[in-house]
Amino acid sequence: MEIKNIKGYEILDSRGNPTTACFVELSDGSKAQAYVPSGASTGSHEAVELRDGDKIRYNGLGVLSAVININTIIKKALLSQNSYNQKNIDQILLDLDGTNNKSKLGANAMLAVSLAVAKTAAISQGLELYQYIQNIFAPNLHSSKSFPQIGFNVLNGGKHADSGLDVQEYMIMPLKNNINENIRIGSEIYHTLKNILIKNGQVVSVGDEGGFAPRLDNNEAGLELLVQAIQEAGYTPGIDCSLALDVAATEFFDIKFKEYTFDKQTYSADELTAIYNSWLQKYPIVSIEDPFAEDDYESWRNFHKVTDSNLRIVGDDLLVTNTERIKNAIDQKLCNSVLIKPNQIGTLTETLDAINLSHNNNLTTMISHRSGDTIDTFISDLAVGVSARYIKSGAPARAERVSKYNRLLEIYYL
Ligand code: 2PG
Ligand code: MG
Repeated sequence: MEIKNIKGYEILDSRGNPTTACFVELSDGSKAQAYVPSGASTGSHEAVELRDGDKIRYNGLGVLSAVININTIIKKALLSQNSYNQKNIDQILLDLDGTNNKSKLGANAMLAVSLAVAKTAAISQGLELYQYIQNIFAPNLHSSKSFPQIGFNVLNGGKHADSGLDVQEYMIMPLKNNINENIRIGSEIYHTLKNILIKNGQVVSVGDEGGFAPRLDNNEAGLELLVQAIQEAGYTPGIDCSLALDVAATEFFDIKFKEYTFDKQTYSADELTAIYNSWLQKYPIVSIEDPFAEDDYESWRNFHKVTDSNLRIVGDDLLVTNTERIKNAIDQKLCNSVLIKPNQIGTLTETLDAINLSHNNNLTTMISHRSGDTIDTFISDLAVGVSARYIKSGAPARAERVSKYNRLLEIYYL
């Protein structure tokens, strides 16, 4: 079905910063739009998010240059193209850009178009988006719906809050088989945690991803709190609900001295590993994302080598949804799980390629939101469409976070 119209525009993300949106219309009248999220703890190898830098508008954060790219060069190339051929659409975008990091058009321009085309094509074919993605991802597999395990980020640290915690995300991961049960458990523990914080005289204001941002004595205190919240909510830690972390260690790595500043002290990678190992003994942690900095390969490899293979060691800044970096991680045995963020790479096809490569090499995938997000729910359909093992979309609170969880429920009951 031919693309009849494309319109890019600027909207706000959950932090109140501008981001790109794109509306697509097909010649049969099908219409849809996509909104692109934006990170704060971005990996330096991510595709380029084009920002105007014009201090007079939005403090330099405007995305009008990306929007103009959509409305001129991209629109011109894509009008009359077949929206059902996602690969071809994305290839045209890649050819137009011509750089290896999307710095000409901007990944935020390209992804808005790529996702909006997919959504519109799904509507045109009378399919739910997750079904449409299933068809592109594994055309010969008529798979049933398979739902991801959810990591709810209930304590925010690092660049997402002023809690002072170095660990960026403390997640609870309910372990039931039903998505609706897991969402209920996530919400109950979140509210129990809030009551514990109130009793302790802590603030209950939240960080960028909807998790609480209390000032705790040290990073380990966050883990103790979560175990307490799981128990007080009536669940058994490790049986009903596990823990997952995103340490986002690139943020506190000193590249010159090869040191990590954690709990106000400096540690070598070996010393940091010892801290992780002591936590793994004491707490039901099933997943650790970015335990080391994005280019500190040696530390990743050593940790992976000696760690129980049941622990998910998740590469985010390390891999940036980039097949080249994932291939390297496979060759060098750096980790066993891949965080997937479509805006790190810039097109749907490349995102699906990254997932495919990971699954074919027995790496699990966790589909992820960004800390600056919108009510767009593409990642929920993506997670079901590719049968990803995990998803994370922040706390079970705030519209831009719960929209993803509610979309999973919608798919479940459809
Ligand atoms: C992360 C993400 C999402 P940001 O590091 O995994 O939680 O944060 O979007 O700020 O990169
Ligand atoms: Mg991360």
